[in-house]
Amino acid sequence: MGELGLLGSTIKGYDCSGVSSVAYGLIAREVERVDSGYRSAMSVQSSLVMHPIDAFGTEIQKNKYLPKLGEIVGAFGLTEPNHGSDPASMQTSSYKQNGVYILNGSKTWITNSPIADIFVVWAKSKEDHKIRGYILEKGMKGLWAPVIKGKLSLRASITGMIMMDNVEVPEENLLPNVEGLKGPFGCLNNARYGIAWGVLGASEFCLAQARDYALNRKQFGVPLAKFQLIQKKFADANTEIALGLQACLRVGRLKDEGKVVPEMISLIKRNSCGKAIEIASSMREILGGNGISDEYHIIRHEQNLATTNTYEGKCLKVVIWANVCFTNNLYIYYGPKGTHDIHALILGRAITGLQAFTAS
Ligand code: TGC
Ligand code: FAD
Repeated sequence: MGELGLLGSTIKGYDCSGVSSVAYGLIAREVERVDSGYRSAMSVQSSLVMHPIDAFGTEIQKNKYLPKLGEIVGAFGLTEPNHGSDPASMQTSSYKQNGVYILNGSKTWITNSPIADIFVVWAKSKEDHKIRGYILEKGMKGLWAPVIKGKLSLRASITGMIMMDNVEVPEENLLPNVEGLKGPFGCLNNARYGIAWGVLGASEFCLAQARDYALNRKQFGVPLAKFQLIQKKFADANTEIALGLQACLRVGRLKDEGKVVPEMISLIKRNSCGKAIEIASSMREILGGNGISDEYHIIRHEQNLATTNTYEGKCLKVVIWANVCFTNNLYIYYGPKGTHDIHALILGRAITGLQAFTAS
């Protein structure tokens, strides 16, 4: 991917490709057509490691890391064992001592961490309680990244933890140009945008595979594709993919024009992921027993899409968009659970003005 210029592809300069956001979306769509795990690796490297260095780093950090990140691997540490949906409560801490930052804590469910050369880690300052980003390097004393085993989804992507025990991080490894949650959330905007496109690529694969199967498999003396109920499944899938891609394209163009707001990205991320998992499931049914065989790959995509629905969980305060776009269909939503529900709560907060995250 590095050799092809797919990593950090929207960044201008520093040996990066400098393509448009729409092009980045199209790349994500094609890569995820193969496997969501591949797109995950690309998203994390591009949006969650290279982007924060480009957006919040010093010129020295940019020159040092960005060109190399076409070859070395990065990871992004926000989620913790006790704080996933609620990163504001993170426990990972930092304090300054003798000109270095001392980091303590643990991050979990971190894409690429066991193979990462560098780690963008978000930690809360013990001095002013503000969240800041730090670049950690493999080999730093007190830093290790064990693998999480037993994943039955996104198996092509390695996932692990980041453990920090009094890790000494040089002052020059602080990302100086951002503080607060808008730092990590700003990165998530870009990753979520890529996911919104990517999962539709996986859906397109499932549709193409099921269509091919239905044209060749005969039951009751005719191809499955001749049955009206099968055709309805294709029509529904094709419709959702086409509409979803149009929404991604529109948001991508707005992003390129500098007119995007995070709420738009949240909206397409939530929509694409929810629809993609439904499409994969209905396409798998067309293959009958073969649907669960790895030979036909749809079950692999379906399992992967469960994760894409879970990670990057957030949507935002969709104030105007919610009123315009979602008022009618929010109440009939019956899609998958997981952090998709967090998105629904954020939409609900925007529509009603009442937050339902906490009991109080
Ligand atoms: P809230 O009060 O809403 O916001 C706190 C501060 O952040 C600012 N902000 C944003 N800034 C830029 N872009 C955005 N999208 C932003 N969203 C919020 C906001 O303006 C505010 O700034 P300031 O200056 O006023 O302090 O924060 P909250 O704590 O109330 O939010 C609640 C909730 C649930 C919505 C949020 O915590 C949330 O999003 N939870 C989900 C966490 C999540 O998505 N984690 C993802 C981890 S990374 C990952 O999964 C990578 S997988 C990658 C792969 O393999 O592909
Ligand atoms: P929890 O926050 O414990 O949530 C569990 C369930 O409760 C969810 O269904 C959630 O929707 C629901 N819930 C939570 N709060 C509420 C509420 N207020 N009201 C109603 N329901 C609620 N993180 C990173 O930082 N970096 C990465 O690279 C990364 N990669 C990942 C890769 C994989 C394969 C996976 C699975 C996860 C990855 N994550 C990463 C973590 C991911 O972002 C979190 O799993 C996600 O944010 C949810 O957090 P959690 O797992 O702790 O679930």
